[in-house]
Amino acid sequence: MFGFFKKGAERLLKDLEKGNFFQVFECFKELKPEEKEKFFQLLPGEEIKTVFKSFELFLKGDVAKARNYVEPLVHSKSNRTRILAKIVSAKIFESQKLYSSARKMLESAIKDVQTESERKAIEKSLSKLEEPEKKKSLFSKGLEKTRRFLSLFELKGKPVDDELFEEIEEKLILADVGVKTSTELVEKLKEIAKKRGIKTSDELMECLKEEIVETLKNCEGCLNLSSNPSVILVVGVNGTGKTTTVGKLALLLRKEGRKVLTVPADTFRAGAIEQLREHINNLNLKLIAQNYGSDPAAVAHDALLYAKSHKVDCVLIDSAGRMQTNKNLMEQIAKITKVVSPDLKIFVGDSLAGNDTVSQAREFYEHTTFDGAILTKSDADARGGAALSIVAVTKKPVICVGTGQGYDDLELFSKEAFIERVFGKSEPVAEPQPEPVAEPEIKESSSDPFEGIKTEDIEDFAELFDTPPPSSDKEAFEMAKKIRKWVADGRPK
Ligand SMILES: Nc1nc2c(ncn2[C@@H]2O[C@H](COP(=O)(O)OP(=O)(O)OP(=O)(O)O)[C@@H](O)[C@H]2O)c(=O)[nH]1
Ligand SMILES: [Mg+2]
Repeated sequence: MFGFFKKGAERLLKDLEKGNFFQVFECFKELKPEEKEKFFQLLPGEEIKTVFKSFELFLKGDVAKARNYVEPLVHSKSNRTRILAKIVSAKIFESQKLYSSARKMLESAIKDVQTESERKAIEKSLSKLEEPEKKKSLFSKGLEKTRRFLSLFELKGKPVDDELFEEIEEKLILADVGVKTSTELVEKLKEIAKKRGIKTSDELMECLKEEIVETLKNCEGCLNLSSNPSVILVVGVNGTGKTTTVGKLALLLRKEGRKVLTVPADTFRAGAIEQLREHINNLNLKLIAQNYGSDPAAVAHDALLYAKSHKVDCVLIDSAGRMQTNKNLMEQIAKITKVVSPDLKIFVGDSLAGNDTVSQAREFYEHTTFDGAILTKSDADARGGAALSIVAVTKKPVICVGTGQGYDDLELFSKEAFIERVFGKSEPVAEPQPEPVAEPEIKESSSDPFEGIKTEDIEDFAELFDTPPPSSDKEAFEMAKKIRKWVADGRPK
């Protein structure tokens, strides 16, 4: 038995030495725990071990942690570690449907290869990557999902009863509106229906529209910057797109004719300063940085002094997404806030993370009372509903939406566009569009009911409540609904 494990791990190591990277990752997936342990022991050096640790986390569905582990290693001094880290990063990006990032990673890995076979393997993997989708108004694409998931036309002509309310709630949750906001919206709808004596689903959809309009009433989609210099502080958990968004905002403000200064105040994560510097160099704009380990509040303060003496109109401060603990992170943001009194504190949330983004927004709002949110990655598989929840939970507007990785890929949030996409233009509610032809009936079974839920959460939930695997789509959706609620409630035991 032991011999077999040893052989498995050693064979993998040989493949690694030969540069058969993709094969190694494929075989690694199949390793039994004991074999894995052996493999980790045989791996030469801490950095390579960390790459595989990251890959393991990725396989378990903990994408954020996997990214944290692997990201610094993309800049490793060791050629082999760089290639492996880039392959894992590409796999992570691909899993998030961020195809152009995945492509960029693999293209950059090709620059590191040393043998022809390594090059061929990476090129093969590149050719298998899905083509990035055609670029259109990508924010609208995120919203198309909202509409598809809400698919209100399915509710046309239904009687107003408990079943209809349940269906609406389910559709809202599936569109990432978040359990709390969805439940509150439906409760409100019930009240209105009773009060106004509403008998048809069409009338009820009108009420839903009114409620959504009401929720979004403060969303202006503009940056109100009146002081000089205006200070914008960008906050959010790691990987949501803060640094990229600072680059995008800097360009947007530059285009408006403002003199912009950017400040990397993430002095904690290796590579964070260089990352912003690269964006800002690409844009030919100005950045003021200090060393890693410096006090971010002092960095921001010094930059502000510079801005005042150099007639800068706008100072954009990028902050860390992760510290030793969440408490440290919140304290750091509070300190920066105290020192530079930002005119605008913006929470950056990843719309792909759906309900998690809403929980993060809630937590950040409690600790940092931000002024508005930017939702990134709406060009990928986002459903759009998180925007509604964030506004409902924080009463702060969604200001912009990130629609890609380019510097121009930032759109001001338009509530009209949001409402229009969800309900249609002049026919407010349920136009029986020819849509079902292009997108066949959206039955629950046509999408993954557990989409967006971490595998660990599914497993923990099943174990905790002794829940057998679902035997039908309906059961799967019901179980997924319960898990989402359980997660939203803080995973009570
Ligand atoms: N597709 C897409 N990708 C985005 C968008 N915004 C950011 N990204 C990508 O998301 C990844 C993470 O972005 P960062 O800007 O590094 O995120 P961050 O919040 O600064 O991360 P930390 O510094 O680790 O906290 C990068 O690969 C970005 O290119 C967006 O709107 N659409
Ligand atoms: Mg960053």
